[in-house]
Amino acid sequence: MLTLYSYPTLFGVADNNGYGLKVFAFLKLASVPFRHEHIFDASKAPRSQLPYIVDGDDTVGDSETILAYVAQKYQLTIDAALTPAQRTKNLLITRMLDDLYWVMSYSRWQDERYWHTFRNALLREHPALTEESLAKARAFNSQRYYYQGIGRYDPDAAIARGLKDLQALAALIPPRGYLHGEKPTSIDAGIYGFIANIYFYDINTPLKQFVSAHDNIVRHCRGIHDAVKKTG
Ligand SMILES: N[C@@H](CCC(=O)N[C@@H](CS)C(=O)NCC(=O)O)C(=O)O
Repeated sequence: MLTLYSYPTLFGVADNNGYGLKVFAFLKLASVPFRHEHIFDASKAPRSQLPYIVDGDDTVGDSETILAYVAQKYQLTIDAALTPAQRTKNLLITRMLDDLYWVMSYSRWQDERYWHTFRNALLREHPALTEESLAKARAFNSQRYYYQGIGRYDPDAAIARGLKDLQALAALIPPRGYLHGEKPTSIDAGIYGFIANIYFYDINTPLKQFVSAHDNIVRHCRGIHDAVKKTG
């Protein structure tokens, strides 16, 4: 059986990282059976990043590559009806979520206003973690942010960037149904991966305030959350 390796749960979401939660939700929505292994150490992953999957002899990393691999191997029809224009829109949204990822990560690990709440939640929910190991991860992330660029923004400017991303999303999510119609497709799993990691967190960032104030985003997030829970 396929195994998904991804980061652990937090605040009731199945992975505290948007990319892993996206793959989790995709597998659930597409009814692909899998085992879920939650890990913190990414060193065994392709490119040393989570998530990755192991399926028989194949090891596949990168959430988009995983979705394409699984769709092909299991002949999934979840995205079969999408038009070329819809597929292009998916690519643009996916790239925008890559941008939002950095702001979300920065707000958790670097922004002094939210770091302590995030750290305390990790320590509370995952007793194997220590203050020392988290301080090490924080220092590592600080370097990542600096070299990516977001680390050179002051906290308000970083958040403002994330809010722009969320504004774009708010304009695209319909009041009912999902991005491309009545049923969710892979892009809805992608959106859920990141939004659930804002909305369900008990950390009152401006990102969360924005999401909570937009009924279409909240409804979308809750819709996928319920759907992936139901599939067991
Ligand atoms: N393009 C990748 C991005 C995955 C990613 O950014 N993973 C981060 C999440 S924090 C990671 O594992 N970082 C650990 C590291 O870079 O050492 C995907 O779509 O899966």
